[in-house]
Amino acid sequence: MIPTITAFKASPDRGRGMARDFRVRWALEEVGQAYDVRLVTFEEMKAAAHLALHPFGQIPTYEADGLALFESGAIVLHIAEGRPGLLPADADGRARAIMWMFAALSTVEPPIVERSMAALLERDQPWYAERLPMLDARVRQRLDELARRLGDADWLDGAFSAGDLMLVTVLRRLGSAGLLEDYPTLNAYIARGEARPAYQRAFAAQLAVFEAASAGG
Ligand code: GTB
Repeated sequence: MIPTITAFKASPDRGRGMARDFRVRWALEEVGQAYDVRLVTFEEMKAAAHLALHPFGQIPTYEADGLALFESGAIVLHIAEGRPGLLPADADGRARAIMWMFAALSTVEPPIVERSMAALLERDQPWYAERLPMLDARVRQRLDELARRLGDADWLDGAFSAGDLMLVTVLRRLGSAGLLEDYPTLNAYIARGEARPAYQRAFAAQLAVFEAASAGG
């Protein structure tokens, strides 16, 4: 059965692949799994039918063969576990790739999201200018640590894995914040991820949604 995922009908990121359905699309493309997308409005996300799938009324969700999942990390892990391509065959390598997925989501993503939410919601507040250096410092700490660990390697732990997929999508959230400029190896790491054919296909698919919505008014 072809899985169905949910994504924004009108993504606020204007087709930049920043919303969390993108990592799911990318994972599906990496393993060569065809998928359908159900586009939802903000109103539909908060309606009973979607809340039955996702208790927090968010995207993405994943449905296939009677299984319904929410949380992008759990969805990517499920996709990676069921098909070759995103997790190493050996048990230890597999455990380390999953460790990097968790690291991306629970150690790297929070300070990045906190900074982007402040930039979005608090920019006009009197405390914003004072708070921003602290938010930047928290992100930079993680970038320093990641750059140190990655060194000159192409990927986090040998071949490209679901850990890299997750970390690249998390780092991309820094977007135009300017913080990545001081980290050439991390920039190159993100660029390697973005150059993957599966990434390109996933990006084009989500961009097409934005373009269709824009064309429709
Ligand atoms: N922990 C969950 C997961 O990983 O799946 C978080 C899911 C989540 O935050 N979903 C967001 C959502 O549904 C979309 S991705 N929000 C609607 C709501 O909560 O009501 C977050 C997101 C949105 C927009 C941009 N952007 O415009 O750049 C980037 C990221």
